[in-house]
Amino acid sequence: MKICVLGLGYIGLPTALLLAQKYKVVGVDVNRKAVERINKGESPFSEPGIDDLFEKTKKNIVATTKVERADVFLIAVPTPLENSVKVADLDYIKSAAEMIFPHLNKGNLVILESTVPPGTSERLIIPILEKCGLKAGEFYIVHCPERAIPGNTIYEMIHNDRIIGGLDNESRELARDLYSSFVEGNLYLTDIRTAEFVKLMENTYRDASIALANEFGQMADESGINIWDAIELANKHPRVNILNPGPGVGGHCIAIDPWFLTENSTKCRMVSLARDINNSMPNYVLKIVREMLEDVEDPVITIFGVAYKGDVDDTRETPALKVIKLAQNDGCSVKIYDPYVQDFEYEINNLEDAVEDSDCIVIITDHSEFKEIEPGKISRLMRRMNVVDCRNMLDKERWERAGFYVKVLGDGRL
Ligand code: SAJ
Repeated sequence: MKICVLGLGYIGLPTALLLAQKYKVVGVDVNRKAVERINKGESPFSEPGIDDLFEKTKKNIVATTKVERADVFLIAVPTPLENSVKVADLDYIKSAAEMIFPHLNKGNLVILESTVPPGTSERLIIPILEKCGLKAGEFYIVHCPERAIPGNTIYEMIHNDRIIGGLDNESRELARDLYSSFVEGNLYLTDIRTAEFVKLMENTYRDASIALANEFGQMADESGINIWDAIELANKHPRVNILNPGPGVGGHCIAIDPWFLTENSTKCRMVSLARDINNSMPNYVLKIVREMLEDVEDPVITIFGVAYKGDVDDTRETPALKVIKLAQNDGCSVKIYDPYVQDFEYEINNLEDAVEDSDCIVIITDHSEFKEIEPGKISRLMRRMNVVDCRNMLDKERWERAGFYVKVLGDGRL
């Protein structure tokens, strides 16, 4: 059996490699450079375990820029948000379907893994695929949304349960057989539209939970309560699990997917409120910084971390960008240190340059490496010794012993 995977990004590439353990895989991507790197056995991004998978499967996978005949077509392309109108931009999905239909034959299976608004498979994808001259049912189609978390993608792709939403039983059964080749979690079968909705509910649930934590964090600052101690105590309740406040929600999924739920609905108050709260967190971070540096002339701040979360190199939708722009508009000079990220809108400095003559370090991303920094070594380079820790990740006493003033977001000390 031959599988054609369209989209070789954070989800498509690991999925293609996992499938290549058993099947012949052709990976297709419009990015020529990515295709060249993949054919050399290199991943265009870092992810634990991906190099070993390449090594194991290189005989079974080839990357190219053109779709070709196959038994299974798997779509894992991005679905960005049209930000000004908060509506899904489905152009990549449409063009993937357009690329598939000339090669589609009776009995082939099409799998959509990309996240889409409910109804997209039936209203948009199937009509494009049917341009091949066959009716859906003569070819098979499922939506099997990915569920793996960046930073632990491969482990989660193997171990997480999956939802397979199929047009009919044959579609579901074919997809189940395919995913069984590498998924050790359970495979739950349903219809396409439910699968589309379930995926969006999952990420929206997380977004709303983080929004609640963020609101609690700001309330705690107002009330002189340490939110981190308070959450720990509240979570001792058997049915309470409050998440962590932070500088906002980034990444290509949680910051975007909730809007896919709202675009066809009038019942979207909680969903959009959660988005608003999380989007306002960079403003809250800047408020803290501003109060801290009130009397400082020509303030310089150092952003620690522009990746959207710890220990990854992905900066998509990072809250750091808004913090940086707000700080610049406020008259601050901004320097950046991120040991994971190479490409970003702004220059990334090495640690020493980033903290030199700085008035305040602002920790946006919880990279483990920040915990290893020796505060005594960088304090000498800084103009003022302030830290805003938006992730509650530093050993505060150690930094205070080195002479730093440490404000943790939500620690009740404003
Ligand atoms: N964050 C907080 N507080 C928390 C947890 C997270 O502020 O307590 C922030 C993170 O720093 C980050 C953002 O939220 O900026 C999102 O990070 P994340 O680790 O919660 O999730 P993602 O976006 O990396 O991956 C999510 C996952 N979905 C769920 O957990 C429901 C993953 O399983 C999905 O596969 C992925 O979205 C996706 O591709 O849809």
